[in-house]
Amino acid sequence: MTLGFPKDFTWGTATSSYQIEGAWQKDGKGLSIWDAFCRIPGRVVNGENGDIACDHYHLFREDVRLMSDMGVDAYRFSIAWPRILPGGYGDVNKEGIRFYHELIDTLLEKNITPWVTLYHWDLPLALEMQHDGWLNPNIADWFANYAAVCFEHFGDRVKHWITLNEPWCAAVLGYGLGVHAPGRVSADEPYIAGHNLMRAHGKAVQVYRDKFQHQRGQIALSNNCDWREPLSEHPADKAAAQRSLEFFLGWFADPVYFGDYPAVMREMLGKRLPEFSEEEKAQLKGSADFLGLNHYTTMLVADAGTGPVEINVRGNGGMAEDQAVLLSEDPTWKQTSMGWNVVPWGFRKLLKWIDQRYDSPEIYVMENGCAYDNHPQDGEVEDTERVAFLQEYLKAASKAISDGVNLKGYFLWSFMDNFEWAEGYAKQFGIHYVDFKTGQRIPKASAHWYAELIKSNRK
Ligand code: PNW
Repeated sequence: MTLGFPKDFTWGTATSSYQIEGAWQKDGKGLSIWDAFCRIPGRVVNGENGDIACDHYHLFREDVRLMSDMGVDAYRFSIAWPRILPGGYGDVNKEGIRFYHELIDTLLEKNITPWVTLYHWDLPLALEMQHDGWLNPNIADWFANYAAVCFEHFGDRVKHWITLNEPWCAAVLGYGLGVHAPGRVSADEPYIAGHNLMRAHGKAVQVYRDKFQHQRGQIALSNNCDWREPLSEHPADKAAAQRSLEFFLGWFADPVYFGDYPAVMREMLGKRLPEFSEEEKAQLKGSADFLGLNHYTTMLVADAGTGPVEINVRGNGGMAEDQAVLLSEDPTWKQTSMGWNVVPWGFRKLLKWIDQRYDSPEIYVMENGCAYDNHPQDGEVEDTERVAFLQEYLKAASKAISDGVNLKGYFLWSFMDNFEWAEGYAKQFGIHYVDFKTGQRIPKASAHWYAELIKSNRK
């Protein structure tokens, strides 16, 4: 059962503010782009929203107790920018500061280390309405200013910072496909938003290192990346898979490790891809103390020019076209209720790919998990498929460590059922069941399994 992880491995679980907190208008919080997006008819399944969500804002003490029951070392949560700065910049909301003070202190009392994400997609609505959000180059300064407020108030106790969660999703889903807030549909804006996200990351890290060095913490960002397996042995398909990975992770990790975007992106996008100034390149290069990875699934890749026409293409909009790739999946693969393929060996291959490309960085998996629909029966939630998924993915991670990958920790997504963005409450990733009417939490079988795993790995 130990799956062979090192004794000093960090075991954690993760959530994000908009998905769990609720209290959308409480104690001086400003609105976020998600508060607004959810109110556009048709954007979220069943017209749902995060107004109340898990009511974690009021129930956080119970949530921390449940985490403590599992014996996790660490908890990754995000701070809602509009709770701290309701207008995006300007006046600090003391009540927002107080809430995160209490959460952090409650965690530390239980010996749980807080890992804090500064931006998990809930941009202050004011910045969107007045300044076009991530399309405005000035947002890098507003973000760095917000980050400084957080370092100043919480940095005495928070030693692990994640600037951005999944800039790929913020850019592609928010500005390309329009399925996430702010809901824009464009071919070019994802690259502009992505560019400003990276500039914002660079500035925030600079502020941390210049002004808060005495806090002696670590800072990084967390990128999502699927594995891309070549559809065939054909060199064109192999090149397509490599290209697809560079467009996925390389887009946001190459600037951090090499100071610029992957050459293949420049080649294929030309002027559609903005350029970093020399100063920005210098600021970005080396701007992560570890590599944060969110990983969920695997797709097959064929070259768009030579790939077979009969494959059942499941693309990701304009971005796949920009890469000249065709994405598909093996029909024998199992899928989660999100329709995401369960391919544990893809996780191992991706970890090795990262290890090689970025010269063996310390890697923390900041999210991994799966959606399945399970309900309580006689007070128990038997999420057998989730346990199987976690077991297989963690086995793959353990094999990657044997391969020499410098994997240091794993955060299970998610601590509890929550608001799954455009999917609303219909898709659930939690290892704790949440009754959204009463707020009751019930540990699922997977929570018990995870607790056992953590315990046996400590022996
Ligand atoms: C991540 N994709 O979202 C987020 O960080 C979480 O907030 C979310 O709940 C979790 O994964 C599960 O979805 C993603 O389309 C959303 O590739 C979409 C994609 C990937 C990650």
